[in-house]
Amino acid sequence: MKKTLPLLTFAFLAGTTLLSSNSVGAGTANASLAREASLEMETGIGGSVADASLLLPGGRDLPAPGTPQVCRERRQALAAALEEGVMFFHAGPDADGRFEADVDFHYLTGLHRPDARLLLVAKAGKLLRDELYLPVQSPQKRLWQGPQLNPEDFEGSDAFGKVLPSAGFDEKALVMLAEDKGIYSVGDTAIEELVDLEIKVKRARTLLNNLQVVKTPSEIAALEMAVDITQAGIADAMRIALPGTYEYQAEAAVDGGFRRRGAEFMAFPSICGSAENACFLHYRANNRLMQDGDLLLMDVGAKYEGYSADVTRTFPINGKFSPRQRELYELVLEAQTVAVAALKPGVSMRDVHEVAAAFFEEKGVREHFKHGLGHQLGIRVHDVPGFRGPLKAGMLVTVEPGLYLADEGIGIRIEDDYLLTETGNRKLSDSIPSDPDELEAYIARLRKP
Ligand SMILES: [Mn+2]
Repeated sequence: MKKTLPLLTFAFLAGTTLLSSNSVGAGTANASLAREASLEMETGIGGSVADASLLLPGGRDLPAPGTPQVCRERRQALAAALEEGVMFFHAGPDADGRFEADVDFHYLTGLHRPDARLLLVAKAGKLLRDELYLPVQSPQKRLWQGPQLNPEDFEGSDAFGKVLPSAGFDEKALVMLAEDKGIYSVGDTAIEELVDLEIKVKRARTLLNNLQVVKTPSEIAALEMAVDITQAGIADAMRIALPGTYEYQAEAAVDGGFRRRGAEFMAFPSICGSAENACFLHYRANNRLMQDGDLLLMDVGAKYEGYSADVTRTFPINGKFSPRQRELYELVLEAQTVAVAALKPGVSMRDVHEVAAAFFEEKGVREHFKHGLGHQLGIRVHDVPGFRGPLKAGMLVTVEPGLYLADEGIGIRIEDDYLLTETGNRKLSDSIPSDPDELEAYIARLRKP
């Protein structure tokens, strides 16, 4: 039986196989099938196969970090941390386009279902109530939108304590439950709902951060997959981003490359800025016609099973750095090298930032480095909001120095993703070289007819 990577992903998210233990509980699929399938996808599209490693989504078992079992354990861990109290989460309202649930709701449920609510009650550190409320989809809505998860889809499942129709969600009971102690929550929709009911809101952010800061092996595996898919998408774009093409054509190659390899969602909208556009840090227009002699900065990230990569490469679209471009590029690369040497458990991202900043200062270009050096990665591109503590083994971070000289039409950023290990760090995004000579040779290989 042949399976393709996207099919496996869709089957999980569509919920049709969500509750069968053999499909989700097992958590992995045969790596060689994925390998075969993705190679098939590639060759169907054509183009040169310069680096086979980039065509693969990993060549290993497909990670499934958010199985129903794991999500239940996360809710239990949250109850254990809270000891006593009520927690409330909301997936968010339905919207145009593909629905993606609130990040924390998804972390706790594994579901992307609009208007779903989660109510948790902890007593003596145990999860006393574990209730998912789902709207019942009307036949009319089903006709236009296609099927969505309904309460009846959970019949016979032990994924949650209870799965109930939203109509059974009793706001008065929620007010009673809150008493004068309030309810723990995060996310705009959930908090708005509590505020409307005049319930005191207590932030669940710190509770969740304590679970989310250090990643489990299967979370790390999912992020590695996201990183590999991201690099493959960048390589796709490097192949076609020639003088005379538009930035959005590079963007299309990146975005299509992600989805073709099984990333249903983007970590964030792709930034493809050429020449002076590379100096706008979150440039989104991607509509300039690129010229011979331009550098193209691509800051992009695929999201795999809820885990976001974030990689930046800057390269000459004609395949060769000019002497000035190379001079600045080498400074950025060296800043990254010295910063990464300091990246280990116990130091903070601030400390690592200062190492790069001091390097740029010494080289007389400090004023052109205009943002923070990096951030944590995970279920958000900038993960565990508010965390500023010392780094720990099992955390994932970016290191992304840059120099931006708009009046010279040059913006350069090099961003890689690292796993903190017991003794230091391991670079995850090492398929596309950063060294300028190696990068030129790599691009030439990609473009060989
Ligand atoms: Mn970043």
